[in-house]
Amino acid sequence: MTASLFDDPPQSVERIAIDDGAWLLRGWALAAQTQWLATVQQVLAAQPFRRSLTPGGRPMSVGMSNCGAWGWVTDRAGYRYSPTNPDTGLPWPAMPVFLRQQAVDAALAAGYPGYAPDVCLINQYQPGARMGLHRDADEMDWQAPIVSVSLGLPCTFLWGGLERSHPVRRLSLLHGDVLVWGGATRMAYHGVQPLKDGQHALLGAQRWNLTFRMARTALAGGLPRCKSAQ
Ligand code: MD6
Ligand code: FE
Repeated sequence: MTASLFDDPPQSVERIAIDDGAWLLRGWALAAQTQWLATVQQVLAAQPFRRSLTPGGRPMSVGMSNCGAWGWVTDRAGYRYSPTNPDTGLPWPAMPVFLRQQAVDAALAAGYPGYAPDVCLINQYQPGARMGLHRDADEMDWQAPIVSVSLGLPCTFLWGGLERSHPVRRLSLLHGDVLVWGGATRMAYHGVQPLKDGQHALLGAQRWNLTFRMARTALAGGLPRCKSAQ
């Protein structure tokens, strides 16, 4: 059967080049937002947000959950990927097929075929929560992109360069936006300004950010470019 007249029209999503290899897919997750929220709620029922310590011993302002074979954790022992929740010793919930497929599709839309995320970190920002300027360097394949999905309250995302001292731009990330960065700017510095107070119609006074990564999986066809190889 051919597509019915009553199917939703194909979405046209604005694709904004942020930097070399970095794309903002404006509103990309809106078409399936109900499924996004329901699926994230399912993961959170199995693995609620945890409030972790930085390696320096200070509590993070951001609550964190994970799904997938690996999860990103921080405590006094440092930042790392762990196959289990350090509080319970139990594996993280599996990455729902819907989330994985959406991440694969978003990566492809940004020009990255073959995406195979093994981590989905889910961050909860409440008003005042922030994330300082950093780069994501704990993954084994520094070519594989990060796919970052914003839900709920808007935030001001900080987009810097390859050196901490480089100028930083401010991007507004809205509910449903997807930011994909890889290739030449995979190691760009980035962060999140303190979340402004507000009420989102679906999520209330919070922002959720999902970041998909290939932490312990390399892109097919490319030599892994990792810390130990440099
Ligand atoms: C965000 N998160 O929450 C962006 N990076 O909008 C990150 O950039 C991030 O939460 C590395 C490790 C954990 C994170
Ligand atoms: Fe990051």
